[in-house]
Amino acid sequence: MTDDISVPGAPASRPAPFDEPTTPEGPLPPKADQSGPEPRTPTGARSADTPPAVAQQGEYLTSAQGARLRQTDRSLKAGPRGPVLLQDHHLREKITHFDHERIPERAVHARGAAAHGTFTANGAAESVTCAGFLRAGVTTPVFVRFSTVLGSRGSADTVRDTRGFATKFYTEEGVYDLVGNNIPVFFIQDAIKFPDVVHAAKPHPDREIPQAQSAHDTFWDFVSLHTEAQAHTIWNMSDRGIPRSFRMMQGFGVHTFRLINAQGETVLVKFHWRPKIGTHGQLWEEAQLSAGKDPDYHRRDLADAIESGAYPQWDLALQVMPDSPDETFAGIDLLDPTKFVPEELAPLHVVGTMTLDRNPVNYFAETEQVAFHPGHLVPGIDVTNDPLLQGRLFSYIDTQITRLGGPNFAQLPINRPHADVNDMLRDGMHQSAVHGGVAPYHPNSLDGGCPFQAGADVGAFIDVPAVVAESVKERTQSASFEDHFSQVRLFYRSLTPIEQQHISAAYAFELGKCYEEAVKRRQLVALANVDAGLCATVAASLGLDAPAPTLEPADVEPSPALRMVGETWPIDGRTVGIVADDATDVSELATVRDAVHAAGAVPLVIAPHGGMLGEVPVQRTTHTAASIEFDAVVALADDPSAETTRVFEEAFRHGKALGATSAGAGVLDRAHITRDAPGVVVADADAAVDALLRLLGAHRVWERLLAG
Ligand code: HDD
Repeated sequence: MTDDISVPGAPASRPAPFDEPTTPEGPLPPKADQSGPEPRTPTGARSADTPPAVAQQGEYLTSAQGARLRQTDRSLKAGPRGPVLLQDHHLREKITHFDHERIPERAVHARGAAAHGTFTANGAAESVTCAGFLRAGVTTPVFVRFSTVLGSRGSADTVRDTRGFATKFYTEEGVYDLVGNNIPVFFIQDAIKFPDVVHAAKPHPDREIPQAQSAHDTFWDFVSLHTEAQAHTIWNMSDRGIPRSFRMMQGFGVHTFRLINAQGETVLVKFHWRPKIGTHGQLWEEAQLSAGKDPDYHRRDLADAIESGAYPQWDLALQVMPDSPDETFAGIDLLDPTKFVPEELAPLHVVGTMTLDRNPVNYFAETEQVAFHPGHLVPGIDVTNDPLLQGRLFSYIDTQITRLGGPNFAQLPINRPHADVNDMLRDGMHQSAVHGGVAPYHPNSLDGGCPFQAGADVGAFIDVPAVVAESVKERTQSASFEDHFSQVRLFYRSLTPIEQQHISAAYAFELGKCYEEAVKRRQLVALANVDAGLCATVAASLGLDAPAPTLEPADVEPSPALRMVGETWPIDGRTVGIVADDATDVSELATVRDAVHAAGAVPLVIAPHGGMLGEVPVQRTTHTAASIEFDAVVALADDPSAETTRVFEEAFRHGKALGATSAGAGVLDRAHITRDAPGVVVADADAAVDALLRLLGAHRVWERLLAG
């Protein structure tokens, strides 16, 4: 007897169609001219690559059941030309899984990018909240997803839109989600209007255009009729609607929340995220160019910055207001989500800092499957009766059930709390926990009474014994919600002339894209109620008469804190393009790169060809470089290509700092840039780069834009 069982008459096994390597190898390193900037730590040192955590195990390709597969390139057939056999389990498993790879995209905020990081509290919030993660020195892991609202998953990043800013804090007391936007007011006051505003803003239902735009009739039809939307709309028309980067956006919790401290005392607060490197926008032409040249502009920028060690940081700050019975502050109804509280009236108190320092390993598993919910609360943070927030508390869990295929989405790795979970929720689609015990009910004696209920001092959802006024059941709202214009006027009047100019140009563009004259005329009436000058400028551009206001203009006190122009900020992670070629002195090139690195910015070398210039890798070729990628550009070489000339022309028009050495100054001439124009420096390499880095602190050379 032998152990081999041979079947008489069976054919000898066929050789594989081609040989494959049988020794496992790591993934190929990215090519120099395809990769992002070189990885650096915040101090400028090269960072050690940490191997990503991956789910794949072992060296061999297997089926989903772990059976090793000999062949994945040919389906099983009856002979080389024969029909494919239904019994080919590997074929069916592979195709079936592929057929189900996509899940429904988010109804809104479908397009997003995310990163991991930490939040460290400084303890300043301890007097107003008992939330453990806000105690001094406590560091909490976070996952943040930024998004646009209107576009589909594949839409461009730089469209004019609100940006989502959703943060998941994995605290020791359970998950806390702060699901905010980069604009502190919202379109509507009551959640029942959400489907209306979204249907109006999404592409027209007949042709499904335009994608990811508010510049169309249905949007302006709705917001000009439902004028509570005017507050949010003017923020969209400002430079906030076209951020330079996710890293350069403020974030807002929008609603007023109620904090509860250890003594049970309450205050009303607004949450603010303040980017350490300032709040900056693109210019409209720049945003449009970016959408074509690099639709992934913001996604790439976030990932590149983190990879290069320029970790984005935000301070979390609170505006603290007394929890008064009428829930108003300085005449502002705190339950109305279309209103903000000017910082001059309620200053910001910084309570901690967030640092994003790790890119996701897998987009789908993390960024797509993350599920936020404004009802994910921890002890010490509670909601208010804001009718928009109350509706959101229903909507988010409901949407995840469709989007993530069932009620067990909290078990997905990215959504799992870092606190113990013992929830008595059982079964359902995609249940991946193996629950022990026999008594998932309360009260029970069979599982020893477990799990126990937390005492009032450690439980979340502290129900503050707020008085609910005796009232009748009615579909109405508070009269204070009817002021739709005073804060719109306040916002517009607070900005600098160049910011106001951008707003009127944005309205002129958006309304200019509408076909219905009635819609344009109605929106002009709304603008007349905001500011006569704004209305007149937009009307002139549309070729229509400026209408008279229908309301007495409110007397408003400007809030300078709303301006994005006029200060200087750190330049961490700002990009500097360096034009060089084979004739460039490599040591000069290296000096310029190092100076940019040393300032915390990111150098990107542009050359006529990919590969290396001496020891220096080329990141962009003349063919792949685009002005939109650079916050400043310096020419060390006289590259005569039309592409490089265009980079300089556009960068000049967009108010970017420009420099050249005498060897590179021909580039300026070809782009018709005069050497004494504001923000243009011709000097030796050291002095030129030094001047550019200083100019970068102001974000743009505003003087040049105003002159233009
Ligand atoms: Fe919302 C997603 C922010 C009002 C219903 N919302 C969503 C996201 C953000 C916001 C950042 C993306 C989360 C992510 O990255 O996964 N939403 C807001 C803010 C609002 C707001 C700041 C007002 C202050 N939202 C709002 C209302 C409703 C919704 C009034 C419904 C009544 N929002 C949703 C949703 C989404 C969502 C349909 C889509 C995907 C998801 O929830 O998870 O349920």
